[in-house]
Formats: sequence, C-alpha cells, structure tokens
Amino acid sequence: MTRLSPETLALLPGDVARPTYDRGAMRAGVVHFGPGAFHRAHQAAAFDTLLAHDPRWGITGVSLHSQGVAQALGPQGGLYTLALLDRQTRYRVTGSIGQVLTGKAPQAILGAMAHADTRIISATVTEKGYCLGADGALDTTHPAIAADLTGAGNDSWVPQSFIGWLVCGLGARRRAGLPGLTVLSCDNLTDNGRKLEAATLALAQQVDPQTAAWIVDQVCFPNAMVDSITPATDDALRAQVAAATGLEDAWPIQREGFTQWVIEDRFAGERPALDLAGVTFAADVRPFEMAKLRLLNGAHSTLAYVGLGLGHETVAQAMQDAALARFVERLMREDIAPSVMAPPGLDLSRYIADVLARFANPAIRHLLSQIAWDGSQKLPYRLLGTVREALEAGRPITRLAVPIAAWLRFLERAARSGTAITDPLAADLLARASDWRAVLAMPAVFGTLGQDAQLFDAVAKAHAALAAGQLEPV
Ligand code: CS2
Repeated sequence: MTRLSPETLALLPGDVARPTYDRGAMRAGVVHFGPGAFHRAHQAAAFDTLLAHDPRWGITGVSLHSQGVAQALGPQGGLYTLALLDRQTRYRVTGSIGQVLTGKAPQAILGAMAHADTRIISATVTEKGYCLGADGALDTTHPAIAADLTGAGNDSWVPQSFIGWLVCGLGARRRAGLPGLTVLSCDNLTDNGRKLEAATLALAQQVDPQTAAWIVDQVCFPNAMVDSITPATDDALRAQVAAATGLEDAWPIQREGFTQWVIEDRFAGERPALDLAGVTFAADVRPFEMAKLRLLNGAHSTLAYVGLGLGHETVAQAMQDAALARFVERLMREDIAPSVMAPPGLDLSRYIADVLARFANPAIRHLLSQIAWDGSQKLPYRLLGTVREALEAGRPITRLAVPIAAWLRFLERAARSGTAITDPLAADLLARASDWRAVLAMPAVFGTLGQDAQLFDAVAKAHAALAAGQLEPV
C-alpha cells in the first residue's frame, strides 16, 4: 500500500483534511518533549491550524526514551493522520511536526533548544516525567535527578531527566546569547507550570547558578489545562485509517471531537496566536485545571479501577453499567464538585453532564487499563486533594474512599496473578499489595493523608463493600 508522505498527499480523498500551508516554509518555533498520542491529538493539531496563518510555529518533537515515533513519522515527513471520533468520524492529515529527534542524538536536541527560531519548549512527559515527590517539589533522590546532579559537572553531560534537559538546553541558550523563551507544560498536574518552574530552578541552582538566575529573569512557565480524550493507537485504527484515506500511516492518532486548551497568558516574548485554533488565554488557569483534573480525571480513574474490578474493558462499556454510571455521577456532583471553584462562565452541573456524555461516546474505545497506568502519580492530583479538603471541611468521604479502595484491590489482583503494572513505583506497590494498609501507609503516594484515621476507616469499609460486590459501603 502507498505510504502517507509529502509526495503522496495529493492522493488523499477530498473529504480528508490536509495542511493548507507550505510546509517547506515552516520554521520550528516549538521543541516538544514527548510527541506521543496526546501531544499529536491536541497541541500539534492546534499548531497545525495556526501554521495556516503563521509559518513560524512548526514543531520539532523529542522522544528521549523511545525510537517508535521517530521511526514511524520519519518516512512520512512528519505527517500523520488524526481520526476525530464522534457520531461521524472525520480524518485530518496533520503537518505541524517537521521532525522527531530521539535521545540518541543529544547534540541535535541541544541544537534545537538553543536555536534562534525556538520560542517555546513544551512537554507531555506524564506526571512521572517531572520527578517530583509527594510534596510536589523536585525529588533529588530520584535516580535520573541524582544522575543529573553529578553529570552536570562534565562537559559531555547528557541529561537523564526531562528537568535535566531543560537546565542543559536553557544553559546553552544563555551561553549562546539567545533570548529567553516560554516553557509550556501540557501535563495533568495542578499548577503544572509553577511546578515545572520550581523543579527546573531547584536543579539549576545546584548545577548552574548563572543559568538559574537567567531563567528567573528570562523564562516564563505558564500554567495550562489540556483536555481531549485520546485512546492509544492500535492496529484497528491503522486499518480504519488506511481504508478511509487509501494511504498507509504507520502511527495515526485517534481522539474525540472535543478539545480544550487553556493557557495562562504569561509568555516570554511573542505569544503564538493559538486563539485562532480555539485556544483560551486566561489570567488564572487554576480554576480550569481544578475542574478538569478533579471532575474529569478523578472520575476517569474511578471508572478505571472500579470498572476493571467489575470486569469492564472500556470507558464506554463501564458507562453502560447503570449502577456504576450512577455512582460516578453522584461522586462528581455530591463529593467532588463541592471542592471545585468554578472557572468564570463555567456551569459545573452542565460541565459534569458533558463529561459523562463524553465518557459514554460509543465511537471511542478507551481502555480502562490505559487509564489505570501510573496510579501512584495520578491519584494525588485527581482524588487525594479532594479527600484532604473534604476532611478539612468536615464533608463525608464515604464515596471518595471507593476509588482509592478499588485501586488497592487492583494492585492486590495484579500481585496475586503476577501481572505487571505500569507505574514508576510498581515494585514497591506490588511488594506491599497483599496488605492494602501497607500501601495506604506509603508517604510517596499519600503523604501524611495515609495516617488519617477517618480515611483509614472509610477505605476499610469501601474495600469490604467492593469485596462483597457493592459499590457503596452501607
Ligand atoms: C486519562 C487522561 O489516561 C488517563 O489517565 O484520564 O488521559 C484523559 O483522557 C485526558 O486527561 C483527557 O483530557
């Protein structure tokens, strides 16, 4: 089958959207760490729209730990197909990624970060990619950070962490006399820009104080809220895209039609006109982050751990389970919403209904097992903040304890069956999993909350209820 490439674009059927701009004139204004499915479905799609108006916002992707994306997109000239899954599926070939560099080419990565065209360094490296402790600060005992703390002294330093790459690349810009830029986190953490700024400065102050001072003066780290449900790519999607476009795409992407990106209006130098692609610039992004992380991602993790325990495979299937869907709706409306400060103009009740409708979208095959990844990193941002505030406010936590108990049972099942889990703390979690109390006592996940007697009681009741096949403790 003919492969998608700049040379075969003209072969696409008329109903498949494609870049309307001259990719030859594209300049790489963005260096993005982690050009995975979510980045390509969300930010890269927005920049693809912007490029029709301004050729300076092409993207150079950087995959530090895998070759897959570079090998797939290289022969396609960076092109890939985005399938928008709603009532009717639409296909769009996206051209904003010019090239993907890998960790095998450290000099090329450094060159891209310290290039005059580069105005934004962005990232989707997942929660674990920030190497933070349970307190949200840089974890200097993290092996990659420890390696960077010692490695930074050598001329031939090749950073082992994303934070290390930021310090190294920004240092190179400073030494080259280039202006500062904007570092844009696009990951699901609260205060993601501030956390990234603090982590970068914490490392820079130890290994390169001059660059630390320059970062304070010259670099902006806006907060951002990112949202679009993006299941992983599978062979079924590859076949579907080949049938619809007539071209072979080694790594197409799928997402729901809905997409939202709210960026704090805090840029070093020129702000890209992403509002042309529907992006919102806001003075304060925190209310948007809070609503999305607690209501959407909190509910997603609940569906994942409770749903897998009930034998469901996808989000849409779990939403077909009337008792589970009712439970999740009550959790969102009665237990999570009271902890959320609604952003200006957002009706929380309507937002909850829209999120539930997005979960129920039958066109999307979103595996619960994918959402179940990295529980030790996700639960603190998605559920534990809500629990802490409910305890402080004297609100009940009976239902809020259910997803936590379901996660503990998920670990128990994995340990019992010898099934591997995707989590940076997997070894420790599985070693403790046969006794959920030992996991609840892990400060790396629960901080001091693990010592809370009320939470302990509520988790014990929820654990027993789930074991008895009940969703809610009586
Ligand atoms: C999901 C998110 O995998 C997960 O943890 O909850 O990827 C979710 O689909 C996105 O944040 C939606 O914007």
